[in-house]
Amino acid sequence: MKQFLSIKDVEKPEGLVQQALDLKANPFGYSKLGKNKTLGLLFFNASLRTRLSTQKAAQNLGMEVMVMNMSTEGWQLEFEDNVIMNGESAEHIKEAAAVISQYCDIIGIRTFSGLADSAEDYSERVLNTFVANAMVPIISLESATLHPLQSLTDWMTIEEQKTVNKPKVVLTWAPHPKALPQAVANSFVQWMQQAPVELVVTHPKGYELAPEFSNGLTIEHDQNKAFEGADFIYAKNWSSYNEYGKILCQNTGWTITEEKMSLTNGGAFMHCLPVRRNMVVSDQVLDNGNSLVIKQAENRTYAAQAVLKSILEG
Ligand code: SN0
Repeated sequence: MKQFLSIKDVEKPEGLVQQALDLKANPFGYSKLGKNKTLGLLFFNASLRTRLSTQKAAQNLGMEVMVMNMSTEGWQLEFEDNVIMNGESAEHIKEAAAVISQYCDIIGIRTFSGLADSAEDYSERVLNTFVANAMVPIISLESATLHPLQSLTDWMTIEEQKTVNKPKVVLTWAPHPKALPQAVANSFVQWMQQAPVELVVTHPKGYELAPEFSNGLTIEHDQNKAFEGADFIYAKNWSSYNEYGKILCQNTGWTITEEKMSLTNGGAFMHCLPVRRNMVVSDQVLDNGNSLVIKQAENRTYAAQAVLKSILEG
């Protein structure tokens, strides 16, 4: 693999899922592969799981890791070409990406959506200008519109936990006090459409994902109906795409409760975390035996390890 920005960079997604499961069974089987190689992790916003699991993944492969919080520790970067840099930005991405490429063999980047301008977010300017100016492979640690490491993990977790060949997987919107990106949802449907699952998406009207992600999806606006017979309930809040970045609904009737889970086929609850308790999902659902959220977080390590391994080998 040459880079990991989305599922489009993965030749055989199901093969990468299998690789992640194999690495979970044998985490140190390739502990010499990354010898004398350095992974740089650059964060333009907060992270807990991605930061720690990707570090751990690199360590399992024998890599060195450097981590930097760009928003608080680095110079403010300029991403525009042909600008007079007489404002706040101290360093151009051209120099920064080239310099970091001297120190690192692979660079991971976490960016975030501004949620103000859909064209700006969906152009993935920060990630793409890094790719254009870096001399080494780039891994997305969540970008403005996608979170492929999370989706690879989610497929892996479903593969590991499923009890039927082709489980019914429901992506459900859930309420949240803040406007959040569509990244996790976009990426989840993109990967699930290639997975051996029956995917159903449920959300209030107005929360349709961007056409490139929603085309061909089975949408059921009645959440209770969507839950019927589900094997996995994947909850996530996202803000509106059409009324870009807006919160259109805060109806806690969409919160995932035990009552709703009882409509499923003994279904398991999934969420990428961090999760707002009793907004997105009730305490009871998170604290009972059918929640997979901690297993998902555990699997983040092996998903990242599979990606790093493929890039080191490729
Ligand atoms: C991020 C998101 O994309 O929705 C990260 C998910 C992996 N989540 C948040 O920003 C939650 C913030 C909050 O205040 O709850």
